[in-house]
Amino acid sequence: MGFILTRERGRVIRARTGFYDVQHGELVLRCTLRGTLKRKHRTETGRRIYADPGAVGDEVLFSQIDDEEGVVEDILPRQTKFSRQYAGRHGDIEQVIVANAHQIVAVVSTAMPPLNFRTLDRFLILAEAGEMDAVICLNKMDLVDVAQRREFIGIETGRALLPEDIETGRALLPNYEQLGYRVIYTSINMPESLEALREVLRDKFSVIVGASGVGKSSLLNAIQPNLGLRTGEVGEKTQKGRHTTTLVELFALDIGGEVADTPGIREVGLWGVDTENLEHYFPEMEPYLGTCKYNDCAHVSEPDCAVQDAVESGDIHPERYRSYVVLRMGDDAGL
Ligand SMILES: Nc1nc2c(ncn2[C@@H]2O[C@H](COP(=O)(O)OP(=O)(O)OP(=O)(O)O)[C@@H](O)[C@H]2O)c(=O)[nH]1
Ligand SMILES: [Mg+2]
Ligand SMILES: [Zn+2]
Repeated sequence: MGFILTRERGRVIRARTGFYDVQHGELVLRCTLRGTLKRKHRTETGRRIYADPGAVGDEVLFSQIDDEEGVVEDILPRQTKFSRQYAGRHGDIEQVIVANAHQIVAVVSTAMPPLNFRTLDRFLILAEAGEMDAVICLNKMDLVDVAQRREFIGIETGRALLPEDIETGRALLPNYEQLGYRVIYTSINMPESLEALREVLRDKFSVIVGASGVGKSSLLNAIQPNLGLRTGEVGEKTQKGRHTTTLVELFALDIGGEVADTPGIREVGLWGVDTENLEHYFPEMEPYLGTCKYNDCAHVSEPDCAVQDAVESGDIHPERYRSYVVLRMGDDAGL
């Protein structure tokens, strides 16, 4: 070994509580945090304020110990963050899943596992709260017939994604495109459909999120086979993924840009979101705000509520409104 790097700038590409793989050019060092830095991320009472002070995507200053190991001296300010609320031992704390990303790609599947708009809407809100753009990816377009409960004719590998497929897929979703979200329609069994995903990922730093089994890792393998990410079958009976990806990991893409693959999170707790003002995260509600009878209307059961009227008249999509009510009232709202 020639010389040892001190207080050089690097990037966290993998994080396992307490350990960080920091990349600097060709070099990747397994690092821990300097003690002073650990203390900085605790309150005066010593309570942790983050599930983990460092996150994948963090820009850090590190010092090298030897060929393999180093120490993180400082974590540089984050431009954006994708965080969720994490149930810690002493109450809820922030878990930063990825720092400094430009956008999230929120993946849902037409079937296996079935579409879940509650989870998707949580991801969209977290993207907004963390100051990232969000793109929605409806995957498993080859199963769109299953989703519609039409007779399943089997997977036709290599088939092109036709405009009528996209129409069918679009009809399965609330009006996200109208709300300004870009929606792409993909299948790992329809190679041409992946061009849209490449276009979304190219030259950006993206985080790919979504429930276990929707095909996050499979999509990344499909656009770049040398990633060789592990993928897992979805349970035939349970219709649930098996939590195959267990670690957030950052990859450079051959087409330009970087992507962080993430494990399917079971509970997407909102962090950094003021639920009292939740309506501001629903762009479709904006035109009606301030026009309800009560100034402090929660738009849930109040009389003369412009938002509820808009749901009734079909101007606000019922699935989106359901997400709003669940998040505003808490998960025990029975919806
Ligand atoms: N029919 C079909 N199956 C797909 C498609 N994409 C992925 N799959 C399958 O879905 C299953 C789950 O894929 P994964 O890539 O492991 O899913 P994941 O989202 O990474 O899941 P976790 O890592 O557990 O969060 C695998 O059996 C894939 O082969 C698709 O477009 N069509
Ligand atoms: Mg995975
Ligand atoms: Zn109202």
